[in-house]
Amino acid sequence: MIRAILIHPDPRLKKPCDPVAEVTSEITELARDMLETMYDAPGIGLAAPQVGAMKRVIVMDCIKDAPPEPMVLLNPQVIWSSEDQSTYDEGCLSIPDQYAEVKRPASVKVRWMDLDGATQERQFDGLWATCVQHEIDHLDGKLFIDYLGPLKRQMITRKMEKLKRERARA
Ligand code: K2U
Ligand code: ZN
Repeated sequence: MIRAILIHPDPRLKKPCDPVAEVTSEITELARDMLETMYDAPGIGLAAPQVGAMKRVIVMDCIKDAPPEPMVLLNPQVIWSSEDQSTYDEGCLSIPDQYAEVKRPASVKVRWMDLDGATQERQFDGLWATCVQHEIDHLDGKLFIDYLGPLKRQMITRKMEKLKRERARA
């Protein structure tokens, strides 16, 4: 089912998430709901804390030109980052309609556990490197606005507080 996406500021978006000990039916259901929620948004990535689940689970769909390739990464960790950096105008489903340039390593190697409990390792480049780093940051309670200066971050936070007040009234 589609779950509600939390909007910044929200304490759950700042808390570090708990590792997944084993692949239970609850984890499998969470991953399915996260993929459905991501496609509905639409987005190309989503982290569990964004739907209020404080678990180290992220989903991504590295849509290239091929058919959709939904990925579920449990306990993802970056095990290598390139020296080269790339800059991307990032957004976030928890900070709607706000974009800012963020510089990150251009390529990363990530190790994770998949829904079969198997360990996977893969190098991500381009937009997918940006996306997987953006999602893993979410698991550590870090948002892309944390890379901005204090004034810009505060301006965006104020806009989100206004948006939440308006949504509460609607
Ligand atoms: O985690 C999220 O909030 C979903 C993010 C993931 C993302 C952020 C920045 C750069 C790449 C991915 C996005 O809102 S998904 C929406 C999107 C779609 C296409 C390209 C960039 C972002
Ligand atoms: Zn995000």
